[in-house]
Amino acid sequence: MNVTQKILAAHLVSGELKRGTEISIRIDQTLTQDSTGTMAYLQFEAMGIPRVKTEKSIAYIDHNTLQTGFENADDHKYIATVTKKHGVYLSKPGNGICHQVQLERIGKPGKTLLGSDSHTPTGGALGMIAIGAGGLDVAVAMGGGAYYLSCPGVVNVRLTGSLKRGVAAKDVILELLRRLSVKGGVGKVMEYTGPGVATLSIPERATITNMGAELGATTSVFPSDEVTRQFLKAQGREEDFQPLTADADATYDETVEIDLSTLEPMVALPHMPDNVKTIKEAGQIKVDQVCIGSCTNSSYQDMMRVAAILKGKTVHPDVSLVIAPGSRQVLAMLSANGALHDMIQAGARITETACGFCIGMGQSPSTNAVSVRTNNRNFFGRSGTKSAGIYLVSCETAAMTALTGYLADPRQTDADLNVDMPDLFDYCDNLIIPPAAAEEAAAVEVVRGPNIKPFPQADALAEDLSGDVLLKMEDNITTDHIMPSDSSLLPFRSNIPKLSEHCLAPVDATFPARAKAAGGGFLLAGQNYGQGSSREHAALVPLYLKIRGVLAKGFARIHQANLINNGILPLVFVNEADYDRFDQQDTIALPGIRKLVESGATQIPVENKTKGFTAMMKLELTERQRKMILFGGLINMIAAEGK
Ligand code: MIC
Ligand code: SF4
Repeated sequence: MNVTQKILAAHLVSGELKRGTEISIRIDQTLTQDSTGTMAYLQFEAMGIPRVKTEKSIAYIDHNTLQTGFENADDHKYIATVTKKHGVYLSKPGNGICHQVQLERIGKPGKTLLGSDSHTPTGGALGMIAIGAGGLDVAVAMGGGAYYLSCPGVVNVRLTGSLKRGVAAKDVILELLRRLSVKGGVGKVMEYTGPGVATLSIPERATITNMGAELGATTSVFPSDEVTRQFLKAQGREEDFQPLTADADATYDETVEIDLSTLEPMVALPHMPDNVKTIKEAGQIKVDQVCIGSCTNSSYQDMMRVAAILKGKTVHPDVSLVIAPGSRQVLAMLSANGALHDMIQAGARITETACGFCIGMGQSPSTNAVSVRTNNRNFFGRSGTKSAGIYLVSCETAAMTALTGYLADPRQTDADLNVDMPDLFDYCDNLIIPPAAAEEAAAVEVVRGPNIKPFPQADALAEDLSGDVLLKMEDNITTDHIMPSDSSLLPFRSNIPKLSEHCLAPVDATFPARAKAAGGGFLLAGQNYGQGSSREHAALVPLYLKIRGVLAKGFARIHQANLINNGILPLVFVNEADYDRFDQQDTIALPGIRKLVESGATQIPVENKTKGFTAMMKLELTERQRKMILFGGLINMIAAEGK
């Protein structure tokens, strides 16, 4: 067996490890962060389970840390109290970005992790099966329920050679994105093997598994080896180590070969992470802003390389350099060894250890700016400035660029980039607050601020459905299009009515008002609809706007699950050419839809009343999903059936 199969087999609750069939797995650890967490805990409360049943569940506060009004602070207080009551650990704001802290302090080889954040697969660097999901799926897992997924294919990403000086782990994953695209990993686990693996540190592996999310992969995983043992030992938790490698005769569904020695520094150009070129091919690009940090690139090793490049130099006068170390552990170590001083003296603006610029919480660039960043997504508008272009690079490239004012090749630096992993990290868990003991939990009062509104719930599926196509969209629409998030909107993650005023506005600013006026309807989309974030809000808000179904050429995994969990029909064109025959404002009807779903039909006729034709759509649901759609979502199904 390969590593993926070993972990899945050890956690299998139902099904068989046959690609494309439904399986369910037991979840050992869960994580939430604050922007998806408020909803997840509201849903957990609605399930009426007193205490979480996982080995360890933890809530991070790292996204909405720009407290420009009472809303974020109220959400923090709600999360702090609801977790205390129900047996969940709390990582306080200032402790760091969820994926970085999870890697340092919580993750364990061989375990499963489900997180309400699409970059949860970062944990795969430690040899875990770590999966991103919607908040509701995480709430169910906290309650001890299994996590259901389509059994993924396993891709053997065989690494040989070793990275040359100035070439980084980020360039490995950018190369994979260049080759495979943002759809290349759909339905697959990327499993890393080969002699090149041993040359990569845990944070380097984490950069690669983190951005496997941008490939659309279910998750990514490295073996657990001597490098893993050393890392855990340096974090004071060698007892968490367990070796885990693929058997010598393990088989895979596909193989991709990468010779690390042949890679060059790369960049993803606006506005997609797979729009990748080498730095050389990208040519001379004048830069306004450089941001270093995020869950992709903010480890101690990353930051030390940045400090080495910046030491004794000054940031280019036209560039604003922002650095956000990924965790308090990293920041504390940089401050103790003088590297922070080197960054500050070079002119860096040091910001909180949080998601920050990556999710548009501050540091929005100027009009038409070129912003070079080390995070994982450069989707349109995500930085908070629609006219800006975001370029994704490694830490080394970003630091060199900050000095020269142009997109620069880090191999030109005279700095020593050899940063050894420390023998002992400066770890300290005093910002991780344990929950109340079971016998004291009843006395804990959950505090809810006025910004926390109830979440919408779907009705049982109607006998017939009809309505207008309210919006026609292209391929690769992201959740940042569907439910934009920046410093003005993130404070409203627990206020669906307020968020609904901005739904799909980056595609068409008139959409929210039109959807409300029409009293609901349908959406029409191209390939890979809903890629990106795990935010369930991209389904909850359309549900609130009474969107009954989405007709698309294809869906991204987490978003499709979120739609079904909320009773919205994900319909896929049998014949892709039919997409062109539908237009915005066409009236469509799905007569007898309830009976069809009940009968297990996998093809649904959709009548275009305006144009007078019928198109066939695929509705490929598992038995459980079929029930969910009939009940009007997972919460209704749980209420009716208790599971
Ligand atoms: C992101 O990177 O887009 C986020 C913000 O972390 C999201 C979660 C969210 O929308 O709250 C994600 O990746 O799932
Ligand atoms: Fe936070 Fe950005 Fe990572 Fe999402 S991708 S978890 S916003 S740092």
